[in-house]
Amino acid sequence: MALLNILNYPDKRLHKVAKPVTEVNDRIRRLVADMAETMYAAPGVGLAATQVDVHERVIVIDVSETHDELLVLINPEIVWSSDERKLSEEGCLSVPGIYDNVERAEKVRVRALNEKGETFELDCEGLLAVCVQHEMDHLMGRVFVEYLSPLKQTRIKSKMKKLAHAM
Ligand code: K1U
Ligand code: ZN
Repeated sequence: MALLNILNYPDKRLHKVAKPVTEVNDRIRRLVADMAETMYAAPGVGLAATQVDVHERVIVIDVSETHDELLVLINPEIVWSSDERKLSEEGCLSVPGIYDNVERAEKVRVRALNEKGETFELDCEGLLAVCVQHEMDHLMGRVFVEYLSPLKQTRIKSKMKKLAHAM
């Protein structure tokens, strides 16, 4: 397994749209293992392949307190969203140190392939629902700060650029 480099906002590669996985093979399983290792090391509760500069529809999530309930979503689709929406605080491994509130569907049902290439559906609420929607946005080239006001986005971009120069 290997630790992967996480792209930092405002890197243009975070805006690429990921392509569907055509076959769940050993290359994809290795990517999943490397992404899981990278997410746990960060530490984070989710990671999309876009964030490690791989533009294929792969997500890993673990919102358990024990960090031992890895969820792998390959070619995820939201098949149902609640009309009820909820404001929750979000963070992002690609925007370190920035946390802000985003409104999303309170509950979603996601359909995806697992590491064996089998289709499954999962009902999500709470942090899991937030995380699934946040990671699926990454696959569409969208970063959570893009839901914030233009003023906040300008401030965040300038903070991230200063941070990159200091490193
Ligand atoms: O996509 C990412 O960058 C991962 C992101 C997922 C996420 C968290 C919270 C709300 C929405 C999406 C993170 O994991 S940020 C780090 C974080 O939330 C965390 C870190 C350590 C322990 C618990 C949470
Ligand atoms: Zn993120």
